[in-house]
Formats: sequence, C-alpha cells, structure tokens
Amino acid sequence: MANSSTKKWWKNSIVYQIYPRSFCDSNGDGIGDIPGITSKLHYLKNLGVDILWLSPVYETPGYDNGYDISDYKKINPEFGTMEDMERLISRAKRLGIKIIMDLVINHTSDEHEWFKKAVAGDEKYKAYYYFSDGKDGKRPNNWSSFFGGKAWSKAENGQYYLHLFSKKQPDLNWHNPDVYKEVIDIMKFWLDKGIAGFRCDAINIIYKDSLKDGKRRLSLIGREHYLNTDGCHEILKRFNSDVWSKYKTFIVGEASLVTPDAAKLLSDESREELDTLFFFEHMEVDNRGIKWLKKKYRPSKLIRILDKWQNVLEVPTNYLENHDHIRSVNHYGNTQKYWEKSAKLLCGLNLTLRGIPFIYEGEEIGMTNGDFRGLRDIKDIESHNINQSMKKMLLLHSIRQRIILRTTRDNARTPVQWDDTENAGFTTGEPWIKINSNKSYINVKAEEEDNNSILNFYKQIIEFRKKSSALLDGSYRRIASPNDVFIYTRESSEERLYIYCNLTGNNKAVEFYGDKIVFGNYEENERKDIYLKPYEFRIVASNI
Ligand code: ISL
Ligand code: CA
Repeated sequence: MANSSTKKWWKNSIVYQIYPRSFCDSNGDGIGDIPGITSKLHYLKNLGVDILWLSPVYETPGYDNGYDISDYKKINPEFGTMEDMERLISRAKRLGIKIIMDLVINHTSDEHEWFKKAVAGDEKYKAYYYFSDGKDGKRPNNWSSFFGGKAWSKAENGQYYLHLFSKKQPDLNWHNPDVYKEVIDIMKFWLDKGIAGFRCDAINIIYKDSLKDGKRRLSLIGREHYLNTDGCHEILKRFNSDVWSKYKTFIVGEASLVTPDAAKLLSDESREELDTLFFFEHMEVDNRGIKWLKKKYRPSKLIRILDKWQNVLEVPTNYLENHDHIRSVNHYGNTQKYWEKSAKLLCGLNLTLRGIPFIYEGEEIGMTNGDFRGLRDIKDIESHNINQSMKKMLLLHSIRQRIILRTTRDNARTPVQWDDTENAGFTTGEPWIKINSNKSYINVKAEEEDNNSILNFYKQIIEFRKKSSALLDGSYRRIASPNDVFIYTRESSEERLYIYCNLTGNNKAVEFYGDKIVFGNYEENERKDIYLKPYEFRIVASNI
C-alpha cells in the first residue's frame, strides 16, 4: 500500500494554468499553440512550477474556446498535432513538470460525432444526450442556462435537447452506462500518454436527478435537480476505483455553487472521490446574486470567506484567477498607484495559505483586465449570450457595454505579454484577441530584468515556500486583526510564521508578533513595528 505522502505526490506542488489560445503562438497565425507552450517550459521551470493544467486542447469547433469538444482523442489543429502534444508531455517530464488536462464531460460539442449521429436518428447515440419532444410543443422544463437564456434548444430533428451551457454544448446523459464507458476509455487514452491527471470541468453538475421544473429564482433555475447529486458521487467513486487510483492521478474538480458541506463530500480523502476542488465563493465576493451585477468589493468579506475555506477542505486549492474571471489585481487589488504592491500582496496571500496554489498565466507578471475598445473586441460566447439577453430586456448599448466589459471572461484571456514589442512577443501575426497596451511595462522581459519586479517576487516566494515546512505542511490559524487586514500563522514542529496581508490602500496599525521579518516588500531602514503600509505583505518568523 502506498502511504499517504506517496499517494498524495501532488500535495506540495505549485500548479500553473495555461489557456493555450492566449499563451504563446509559435507559427504566426495569431493563436497560441502547443509548440508555443513547449518553447516556454524553461520559463515555467524557472518560475518553480511543478504541474501544468492545460485548458482544453482537444478537437473543437471553438465556440467556447475548446470547452466544446468534438473529438476527445484528437488535438485541435489550431494548437498543433498529437506529436506536438506527445513532445510537450515528454519535454515537460524531463524537466520534472507534470501535466493535467481539462476533462469536459458535462457536455460535448454539438459537432461531436455522437451528437450528429443522434440528431440523424441513431438510437444508440440519442441515448447519450437528453432529447425530448417537450410539453405541448413547449420546452420540456423551465431550466435556465449558465450562459443566460433557456437550457433547451431545438435540434434539426425537431426535438429539444438539454444544454446547461451554450446551445453548442449539449449535455451528456450520465444515466447511460455507455457514456460512462466512453469517458473511462478517454481518460485511459490520455493517462497512457503520460499525463498526470485531470481538472474536471463543471463536475458537480453532470448527473441530473430528474428533469422536473425548477424552483423560480434569479439564476440557474433547475439547479436543485443536478447540483451535487448522489449520482454524481457514485460516478466519481467509480472513476476513482476504475481508473484514477490505478494511475495515481491528481484530480481537481471544478465545483460551481458548492457549499462547505457539499465540498467535503466531494473531496474528503476517505470518500475516494476528488482529490480537491475549486470553490467559488471568494470569486463571487462582490456579486449581487449574479456575476453581471456587482456591489462594492469588501476585503473583510474576502478574508472571512478565505478563512472559512481554509478550515473546510483537507487540501484546499488556492486561486485568485482563472480563465473565467477578471484579473485579480482588478478584482482585489489596485491597477493604478498600487499595481505592483497589490499584485505582490496577492501573490503572497495565494502562496502562503494552506493548500495547493494555482497561478493563472500572466498573473505572475501582474497582468490586468483587457483594455477593450467596445463590445466589438469581445469574443466570449458567454458575453455574447448575455448581451442578447440584455438586449431583450431593452437595455441600452452603452449600459450593456459597461456591464460586459467590466465582467467578461475575456478580461483574463488576452495574450500573455512576453515583451514590449508590437504583439507583446505573443505572435508575429494578428492576435486572435486584442493585446493589452500596457504590455509596454507589464511584460515578462522587463520583469526578468528588474530584481524588484512582480515576477521576481513570485520566484522568491515560491523558493521560500519550497523550503518552509510551515508553509508546506503546517497548520493554519487566523489571528484577530483590524478590518481588512488578514493575519494568520502557519506552523509546523520546526517553525512558526506570522503572515500579514494588508488588503487595502491605507496604512493599517496592527499588533506585531514574531521576531524577524523574513519576507516582504518593506524597505530596510524604516521602523517595522508601527503599521502596515498600503497592500503590504510580510512574513515574520518567530522562534519556537
Ligand atoms: O464562469 C462562469 C459563468 O460565468 C461559471 O459559471 C462557469 O461557467 C462554470 O464554472 C463552468 O465553467 C467551466 O465550464 C464552462 C466553460 O465555459 C468554462 O470556461 C469552464 O471553466 C463550460 O464548459
Ligand atoms: Ca499558432
């Protein structure tokens, strides 16, 4: 039997998420690709990354940038070939970097063979999805979609089909054992190629208990029929015993709308389901019911949420950014006067909480939201759907534009800024989405040359973390602090660290503990015992 530490080989890893379309373009077509990723492996190694999570690279018509898969065993030709993918896996392996892939199994693309056969009348494949004639010609139920609008559309065969996301993404029917067999086979196909696990997309909504009408509410009508169902737990346990345990994988699930209790059921070790999961509560800190309506962001609320989740999960994931949300400096920091300070603070926070830190491409150089000129620059299918819904509500163009530009997922999908040249070193061609003009000073090259940069701060803190038993394996405890300041200890049998995070742009008087500042962006010759400066982050060690 493997003991817990070999079984959890991933426990002390740093994970870096790549959104391949926006990472690095190797052939000048304006679209990031797999050889582009391979060309940056040394950069990632240098940063201190252990695991790469690739957003989908499978064959796709690309309506949701790869989250609509048309063939799970082929590579999107825009991203390269299967040989490119195999080369990436083996080059990464040589550097000691593991790769996990995105597994999107709530739905396929409507251009997947299965769906096409289904619509053509093949009964076997019709049973892979949810088809229905509806009620008196109307939709089968009142469910709404994650992307706005209804969750049912009509296929060419005249029947309705279910799609919790866009109508290009029909939901798979997880009551069908053939669907289970197909997915097991897909997972083995990739694990046999040497990948180390999966990030399971929208995993806690895959199994629909019933297709009854949902309770009326502001968003996601129908959710009580598919969120964290027993059927979902059952599938995860079977994935685990049939595949994951045999390959010693690392499995992280994306769990929308998850509560602490539900999260424990999905990821506590004894349950043998997921290794860990992404919760969303901190990303929704400033939502007013739905993400398109915002209220003022309050750091004290963020602190309460993060503190709560630190104590929920056996191995939490920590993340402040991904491809579905705005950039963290825009969300929780400051993009103006305190851009650099606040990006460093967020780095410090993300990398010193208990659990596995995830860094999203570009976060390590403090990339900010896209500087789009208008809705014409927006590519995201979700934004377009929401725009249509708002149009139906007769909202003016200027209002729709303001709402969408502030929240669109494209904010995090602008190309990684490698240098300050015309296309930021991302491509020699025409980029698929607008590059942020702040590439002139936010870019990898400039930050590599500046010892004091955000990028170098990441490197230093990753190095610090890798040597610190308190950060790797220690306990976590919050300490009472003034509003909007987050203070906690991380403690192992060898060391006790006090972590200070001032999440505001003001000076904050705090009580200081510990003996020696071991990390932070304070200046050497000033008094360190009076207050925390705006967005200050520091680590103080105490003698045990
Ligand atoms: O970002 C969201 C909506 O604005 C979330 O609700 C998100 O849709 C949900 O977390 C599921 O996300 C995942 O599956 C989607 C895909 O578009 C996202 O990019 C992916 O992360 C459908 O596959
Ligand atoms: Ca390319």
